[in-house]
Amino acid sequence: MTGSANACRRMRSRTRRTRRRTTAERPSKMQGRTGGVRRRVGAVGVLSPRRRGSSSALGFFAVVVAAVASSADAKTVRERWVIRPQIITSANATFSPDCYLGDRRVLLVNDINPGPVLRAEVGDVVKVTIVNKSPTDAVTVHYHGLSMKGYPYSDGTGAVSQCSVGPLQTQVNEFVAEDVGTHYWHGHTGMERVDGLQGAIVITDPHDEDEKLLRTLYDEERILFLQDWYHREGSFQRTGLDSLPFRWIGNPQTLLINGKGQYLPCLESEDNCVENCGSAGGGYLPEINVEQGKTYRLRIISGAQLVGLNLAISDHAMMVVEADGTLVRPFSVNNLDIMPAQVSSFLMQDYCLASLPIRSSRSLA
Ligand SMILES: [Cu+2]
Repeated sequence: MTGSANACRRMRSRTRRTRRRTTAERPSKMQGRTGGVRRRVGAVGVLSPRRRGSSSALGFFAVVVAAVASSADAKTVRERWVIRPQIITSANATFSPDCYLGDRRVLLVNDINPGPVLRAEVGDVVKVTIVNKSPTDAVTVHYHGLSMKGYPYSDGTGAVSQCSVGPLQTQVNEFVAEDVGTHYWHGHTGMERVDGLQGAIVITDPHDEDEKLLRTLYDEERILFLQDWYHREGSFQRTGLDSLPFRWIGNPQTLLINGKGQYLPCLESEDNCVENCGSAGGGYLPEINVEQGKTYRLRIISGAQLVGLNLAISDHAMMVVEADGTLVRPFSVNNLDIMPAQVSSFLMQDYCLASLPIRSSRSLA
């Protein structure tokens, strides 16, 4: 870790998530609605106050070329998220994340928990088509951590800035990616994210100097998506949490990493559990494949509903480089507190995750 630590010291602290943009640079709602990335970037070059003083034809030409070059990088990221309720039962074990087969309704995107990772580069137009297959539930998706300036109608705040996606309806969330870093999308209607409606967002910027410097410090990246998992649905939890007096619903039954965990009673008895829950290769232990000698950036997202988590990897320090979507001056810790909806990144080197216990993978029950 020494070489990496020295290199990390060279990193500048970035105190702002993105540089402050001029009024002319900010996309208007109309530009967003018409998908006018090229026009938006072009307008930056022509209208920016910094450019107005450029009177030479060559200067103007350079601005236009730069604008066109930037727009050439931008692309449209299209996602199709089919949201469908499923029931975990002994006859339908596929959707149990922790071996337990008690009846429990889940609400999943494309039948996976957590849902798909949304990846984009700064400047990309993101179009997420939300297909709601639930015959009873309205849904919304909130893009947590994204500023969404100019795109309130895609921010997932149902009945505030947009309509929810009604039962059996389809809606397209459209926005331009602006905020570099690790972020988090989640259902924003009722307690739907507790039922699996959530996932990671990763926005990169190949032209960002800090990101480029950080990128020299690691070889690959992995995502650790953390969840507290309850054997009762979000609607049940809400009944308790909304009650007067407040009714605590108790601790989660299992903690999940990347949608997997082991409910401890299932390791001792197979009653109401998947067979061979504890077997190697049984599919219920989260596995993160790494190569020894490589340095990894681990992007941590807490999709926990109610509990603060503490993440540690035995006998290994973690070099924190990002907190809540903002790069920070690197610092080393032995464990990391992470609260619901917080995100972070740290670098790991010279380790083998597969053979080391990650403490938050233990079941609480
Ligand atoms: Cu949020």
